[in-house]
Amino acid sequence: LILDNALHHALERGELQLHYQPQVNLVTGQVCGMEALLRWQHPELGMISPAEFIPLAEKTGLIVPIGEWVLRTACAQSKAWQTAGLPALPIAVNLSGRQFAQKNLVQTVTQVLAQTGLAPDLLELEITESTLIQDTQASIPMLHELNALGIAISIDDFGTGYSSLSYLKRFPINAIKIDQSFVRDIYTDPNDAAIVSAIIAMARSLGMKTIAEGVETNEQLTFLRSRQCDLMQGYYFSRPVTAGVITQMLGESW
Ligand code: G
Ligand code: G
Ligand code: MN
Ligand code: NA
Repeated sequence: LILDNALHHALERGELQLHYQPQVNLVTGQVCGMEALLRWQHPELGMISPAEFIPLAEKTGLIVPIGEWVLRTACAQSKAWQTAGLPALPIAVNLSGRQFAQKNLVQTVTQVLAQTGLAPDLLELEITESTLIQDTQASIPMLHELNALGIAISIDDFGTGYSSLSYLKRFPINAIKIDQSFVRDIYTDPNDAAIVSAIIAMARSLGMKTIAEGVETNEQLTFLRSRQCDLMQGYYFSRPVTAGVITQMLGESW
């Protein structure tokens, strides 16, 4: 309850921040995109993880204004990097279930893109499997609208939900993010290795990109590269960092 009350003020008091985690293409060795990740710096409680406050924000509905702030801030930051002469890279923003259920989501996204001047094809929206299938009657047309605008849709935490695979052929999906629980033991657990290899092969046949999450070691990287995973994200390359730190990393290569 205390956290709930504090979260109410977090936005107006400027306690929310975005960190950015680079996504690396191992064919070119370059940073090819990034994910925006929300952080709450509370004056007394310190840094509170989104894993703690997003569920709360979902319950109270605060996720809607917070989510819009995330979207606007991420798009504005991406545009600012371009204006500063840095390469134009796609930016991924997480959408929660309640945000995705908003009837005016497409309108909100369109507005934010117009206001920030970010090109739609530089925005990616990350949605989990369970969010995606919560109301397919509403979500399929919405996904097609977003797709028609040039916005890419990624499936977050792929493989951890309870959904069937049939949605992959019914929904316009651009990328699959392989959950870090499969990536963690990829080098020692033959089952994880088989699952990850199969996800990458399936995604390729369906014309979707793959992004491995939670890459922490050179062994994981070598495995994923051998399976031709498109992009990698994880502590091996960088933790989520502030916009200032990302600016310096945009020229780095692995
Ligand atoms: O960054 P971290 O690993 O602490 O994130 C924890 C969880 O919070 C992850 O599931 C991540 O997807 C989620 N998360 C981070 N930022 C956002 C955000 O801006 N919006 C939503 N809905 N979820 C987020
Ligand atoms: O659910 P989602 O995939 O959006 O959440 C991403 C979360 O994973 C973020 O909280 C981010 O901080 C975390 N993360 C990113 N890279 C790594 C990693 O290499 N190892 C671990 N353990 N967590 C990571
Ligand atoms: Mn994500
Ligand atoms: Na994920």
